[in-house]
Amino acid sequence: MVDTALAQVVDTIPVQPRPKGLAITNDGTRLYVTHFLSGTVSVLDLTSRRVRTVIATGPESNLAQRIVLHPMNNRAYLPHIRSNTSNPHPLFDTTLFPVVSVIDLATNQHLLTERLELSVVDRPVNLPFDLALSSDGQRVHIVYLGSGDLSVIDLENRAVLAHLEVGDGPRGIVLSPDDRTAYVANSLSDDVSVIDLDTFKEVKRIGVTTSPLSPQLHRGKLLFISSRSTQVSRDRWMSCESCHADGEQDGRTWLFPDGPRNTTNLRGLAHTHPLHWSADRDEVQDFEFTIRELQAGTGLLEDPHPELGQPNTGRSTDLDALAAFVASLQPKPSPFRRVDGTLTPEAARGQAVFHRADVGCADCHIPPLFTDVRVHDIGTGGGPGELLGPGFDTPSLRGVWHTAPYLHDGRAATLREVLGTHNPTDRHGHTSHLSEAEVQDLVAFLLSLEGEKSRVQDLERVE
Ligand code: HEC
Ligand code: HEC
Ligand SMILES: [Ca+2]
Repeated sequence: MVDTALAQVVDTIPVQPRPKGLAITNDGTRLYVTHFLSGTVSVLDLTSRRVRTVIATGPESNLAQRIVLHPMNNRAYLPHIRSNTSNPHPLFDTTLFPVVSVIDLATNQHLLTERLELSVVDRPVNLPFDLALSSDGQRVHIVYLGSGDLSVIDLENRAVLAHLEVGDGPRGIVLSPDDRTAYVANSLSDDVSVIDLDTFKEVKRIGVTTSPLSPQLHRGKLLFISSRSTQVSRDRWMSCESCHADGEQDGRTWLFPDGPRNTTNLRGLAHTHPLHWSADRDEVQDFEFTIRELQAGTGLLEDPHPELGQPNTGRSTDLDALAAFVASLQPKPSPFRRVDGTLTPEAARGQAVFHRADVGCADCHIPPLFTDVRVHDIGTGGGPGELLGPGFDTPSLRGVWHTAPYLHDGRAATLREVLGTHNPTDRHGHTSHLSEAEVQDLVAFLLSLEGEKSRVQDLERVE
């Protein structure tokens, strides 16, 4: 909590990980906070400055960006996706579902029957990101970061009043006080769509900025986030951003053909090839397979036309742009460091433990990348459905402070578990002889790892 007059932090209230969307009641007594990778909502009492309760919206809820309070009926609305990870054959239309969840603020309950399953109520859309309610609370206006469109839905009879295109990458929507105009901020076309809500037409597109990215990175970013092009996605269902939100990860483990695979953070991967937990891909251009097989896009590689004398070179400008964008993503700074970027005393002690010969972490997780880019069997393979183990590519540890759960199949909920429960026979570094204090210091060090460029201004951030 910040006192805006004094510009001072007056209190810090601990909440669950990844707080994201905020909404405050008109009387200022309660604050609702969404948690990005779980879709849960913390209810904070601002008088006692404590978390009163935490409301779950279902185990599949993910990427919960925003929460908006209804003006009269004591409900809150959250746009988010459902990640259907129990699906043994992830396909473009059975993997990610766009929804708006509804919470009853009087009883603090999730109202499943009022949830808007947008692909059913309206049509397939990708990444519901923000919404606005009309002042009488009857209509909801939802924008989709990935599919670049807008739905207007009547909440009482769940009827779609309009569905229209806006710019690329819409991240925010507001209505005029008379409810007759909507303004949509399009993060990838760098403009604002002005929508007439009487005729449901986009009446103006106002340029507001120009992207600082090079044309190639800008194109790559569009291909990563937007599902509009049939080249990358069928029916606009999904894009890379749906699982690698903000170039990172979704906190989920998917049942891929190779075996269960925890989604990887893509930040900092430029120097840690080969790719994938099993090191079975050698360049980001190989993700043409992801586009064709998972997202059911027609692909970025042009098909060869031997009759015209065009061989398939295995290259395309768009695929190179996508690869260049992914390679430009830098790990984010760790909040577990001191403000000036130096290690805390615990992390500094943990660094010494990490480098001890009788512990051995640095044998494989070699600084500065914290990987030796080699495959090792550390005793974690052989789980159900595993086709490629038992060896795995040493993951880089930069950024692990925000990439729980851990290991290739996400079996470890915390870093402490990686070093304890999931290292029973000391095959993954020697940890059993360490004291609890040494293990805690080691965890503090792991939590502080970031990239060398994490603290320089990072223009290539997705958001
Ligand atoms: C359904 C969720 C999902 C979607 C959609 C998705 N990915 Fe992934 N991605 C994963 C998972 C899970 C892994 C880990 C797979 C493995 O290592 O075998 C992964 C791994 C990767 C890696 C390897 C990272 C490394 O350091 O080893 C890259 C690169 C990548 N994805 C890029 C992309 C691109 C580009 C797109 C869009 C064309 C995309 N992904 C779409 C889930 C997804
Ligand atoms: C013999 C090489 C080797 C040594 C030594 C080693 N690691 Fe690892 N580490 C790996 C491999 C391989 C994996 C991936 C295993 C998997 O996913 O099943 C891994 C995974 C991890 C992960 C999970 C990362 C993620 O993103 O999920 C952490 C954290 C980690 N190691 C920390 C350590 C620490 C701390 C030590 C020292 C106690 C250590 N490792 C020693 C090879 C090694
Ligand atoms: Ca992880």
